[in-house]
Amino acid sequence: MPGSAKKRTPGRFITFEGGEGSGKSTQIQLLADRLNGADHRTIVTREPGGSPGAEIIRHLLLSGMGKLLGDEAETLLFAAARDDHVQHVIKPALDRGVWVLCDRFTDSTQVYQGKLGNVSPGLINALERVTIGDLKPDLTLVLDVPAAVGLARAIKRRGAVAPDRFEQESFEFHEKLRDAYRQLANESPARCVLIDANADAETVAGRVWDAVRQRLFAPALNETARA
Ligand code: T5A
Repeated sequence: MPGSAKKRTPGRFITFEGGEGSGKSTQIQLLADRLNGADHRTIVTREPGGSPGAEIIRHLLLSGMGKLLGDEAETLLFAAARDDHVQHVIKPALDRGVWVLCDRFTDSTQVYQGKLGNVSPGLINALERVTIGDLKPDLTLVLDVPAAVGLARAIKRRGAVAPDRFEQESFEFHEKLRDAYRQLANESPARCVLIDANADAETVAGRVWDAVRQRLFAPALNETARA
């Protein structure tokens, strides 16, 4: 009946960023559990990957085959995976009012391929425009741990499995990665929150939840109070 339809809660888009072993997968699941418990429909996804096509490209990238093609071609593969993921998973979910929690997104390309790699900002920004258009995360949580802590966690979790293409990079690379993420968070304070992730998982989850509440729930509550 016209006028009686319930207004759909718009989906929110939250991305998690940070170096290897910073705890993104752990924290994204804890946040999803919390949001689901509060009756927000939520999906957890990741990049590279997240859709059937993009998962095939993920395999190429993490095996190191993308690197063999050169820095620019490897960046094109990340973009191709993102395009498929955005079109088939992220946008449809947001359109249905679902909260999308994504483990890595465009900031990973800006940092890994751009600030630390040899790929020009011109190419990276052009690919970003093509793959995501005006789709920007509502909130980006940058998990910050010293490189040595993140790498030790990643090594412990991996056990006897061989390191992937990016875990094989030098310790210096991982330290620069941390600096680049901290800089990124400073440069985009409206979208990004830097989370001190050098603590036990429960403590970090509390910091993540505080950021989500302050950035995504408090403004809506203030609007309601003003109305
Ligand atoms: N990449 C990606 C690019 O170069 N460009 C791009 O555009 C994109 C999208 C993806 C790689 O691709 C690169 C970046 C990456 O190198 P991946 O396998 O998805 O590779 O790896 P990562 O995203 O780096 O994720 P990791 O799995 O290495 O780490 P997470 O998700 O940050 O950490 P998590 O939660 O898995 O935790 C690691 C271990 O630590 C423990 C966990 O139990 C786990 O064993 N742990 C903690 N231990 C102590 N205290 C805590 N607070 C802990 N939290 C987790």
